[in-house]
Amino acid sequence: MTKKITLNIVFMVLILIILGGCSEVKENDIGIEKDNPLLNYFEEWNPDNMVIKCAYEDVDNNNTKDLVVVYSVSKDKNKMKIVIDNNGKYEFTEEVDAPRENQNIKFKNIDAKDQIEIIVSGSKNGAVGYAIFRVVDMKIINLFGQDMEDCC
Ligand SMILES: [Ca+2]
Ligand SMILES: [Ca+2]
Repeated sequence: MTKKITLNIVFMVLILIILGGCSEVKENDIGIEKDNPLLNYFEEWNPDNMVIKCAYEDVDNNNTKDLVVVYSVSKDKNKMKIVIDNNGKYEFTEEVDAPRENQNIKFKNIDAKDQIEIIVSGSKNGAVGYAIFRVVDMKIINLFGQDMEDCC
């Protein structure tokens, strides 16, 4: 009898570990921890928009990390905007179109000067596109794009 209870406890612990593992995978899905304060700020001000993908980096070169957020605005439309951490005061950039599926956000200082650039890629119905953005005066400027209209 005691052995059976012990087995039950082991079984429950195993289930808890597996469930815990699953929720961690979910966090990785959007690319950032769910308790990120910039993500929480976004969700607070955009409660109707489901967050799809995030990436956390200093995009305006002021030594604070900012949060790039891709989110849905309707069933077949996604947008992207950035929560800028202005020394603890959070502000949103303007929004731009974002890919429908397989969103990927990368950072690279393409011109090797000033702030880092944001490379966003994705697809829609198999059509792949990407664009390179830079944040200037709270706007997301499209520096270069390839087939973005096909995947947004
Ligand atoms: Ca910053
Ligand atoms: Ca740059």
